[in-house]
Amino acid sequence: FAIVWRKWHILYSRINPPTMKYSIVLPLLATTVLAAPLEAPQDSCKVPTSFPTTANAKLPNPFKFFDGTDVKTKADFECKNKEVLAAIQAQELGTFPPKPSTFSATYSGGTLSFTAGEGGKSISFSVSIKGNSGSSVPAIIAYGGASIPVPAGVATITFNNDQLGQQSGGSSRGKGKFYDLYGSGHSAGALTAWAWGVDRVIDALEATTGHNIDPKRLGVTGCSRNGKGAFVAAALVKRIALGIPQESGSGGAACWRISDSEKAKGKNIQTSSQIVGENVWFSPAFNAFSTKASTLSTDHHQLAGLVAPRGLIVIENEIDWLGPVSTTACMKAGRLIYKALGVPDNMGFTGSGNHNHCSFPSNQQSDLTAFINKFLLNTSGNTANIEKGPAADVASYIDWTAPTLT
Ligand code: MCU
Repeated sequence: FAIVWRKWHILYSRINPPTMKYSIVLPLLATTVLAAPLEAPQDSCKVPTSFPTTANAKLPNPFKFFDGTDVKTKADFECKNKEVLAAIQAQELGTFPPKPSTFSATYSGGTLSFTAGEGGKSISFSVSIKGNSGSSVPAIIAYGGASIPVPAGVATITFNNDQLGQQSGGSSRGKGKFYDLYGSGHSAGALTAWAWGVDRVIDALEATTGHNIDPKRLGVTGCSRNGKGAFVAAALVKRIALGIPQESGSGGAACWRISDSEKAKGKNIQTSSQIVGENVWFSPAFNAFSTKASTLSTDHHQLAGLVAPRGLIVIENEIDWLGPVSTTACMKAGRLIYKALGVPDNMGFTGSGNHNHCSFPSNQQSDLTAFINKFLLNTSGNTANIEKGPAADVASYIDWTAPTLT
């Protein structure tokens, strides 16, 4: 701009008398300055609005854009994540709305509340906070209360996700505070509605004082159906430092395609065709894919990829319905994404053996502790190479190799 300005100035001085100069140049300059931000690319990623639906029984390549070009750099991968985010919202999750136009929050005596308004409607929602004495305390947002042990020094934010989006079968569609605000016909499934609530809880933490919580050191957890929710929240809400989905199974740590392959082998495993009839976790848009998951543009290894490079510890259990081979192979593929980004130890998965659903066995404790230490308590935690689950050959589900992203 400086060069253009100088050249123009010299040229203009030659052809015009000095008195006329500024009356013409200044409006021109003002137009240029005002127009510049509009002309400059707001975002260098090209995010498509339609997505490939060619059947592919293998897990989609996380290192190729939908137009076939390679993802070679970390910056490319950020763009890839934007197209994954667009596709997964369009096909599975529904639209994840941004911060609403009006928002206010309060904190008092262990209760954090917010009021959010859009289009003349508004809702209020509260969470309770415990274990937050001290200063700059990390916290875990726990869907329906934590079913993992939360260590001393980490606060628990109890998040009543069902209030935002109900989840008691098909009749819950469009019910809950999220839908009171955005309308019962909103495309978001319950998992997305809850993630929106997590995003607002963080807005509320940022907007208030007295709670002692450090909003930059937040984890999110939930078990089973709420584990699916915790995984999706970690993927959609970039301010989450550590995702801790527990026994999320299908719709969370499992890949739809691998679950279908396991089902075909005779396993009693939850698949997309079953899940859409059971509950309203996903967008109605997912119904169209439920019996042909192989046509989805993405799969759930890329849900882990959306969390990357942030912390992610996936806790599973060898219960057939959760799909232990599917979750293990899917999360192995997810770890390939972390490896490609040069941060393999920011993700792990643990879950060998079978135990009561959502009870937390002692053999997973050291893995959980390592991740909480590293990502929430800022102390040392050895999170290297945590891949615990049944035998599952990820190579048979992928036809790509992971590059080293520069
Ligand atoms: C693992 O999460 C779910 C599962 O997807 C459902 O099919 C089953 O009905 O409930 C599980 C659950 O949330 O258990 C508490």
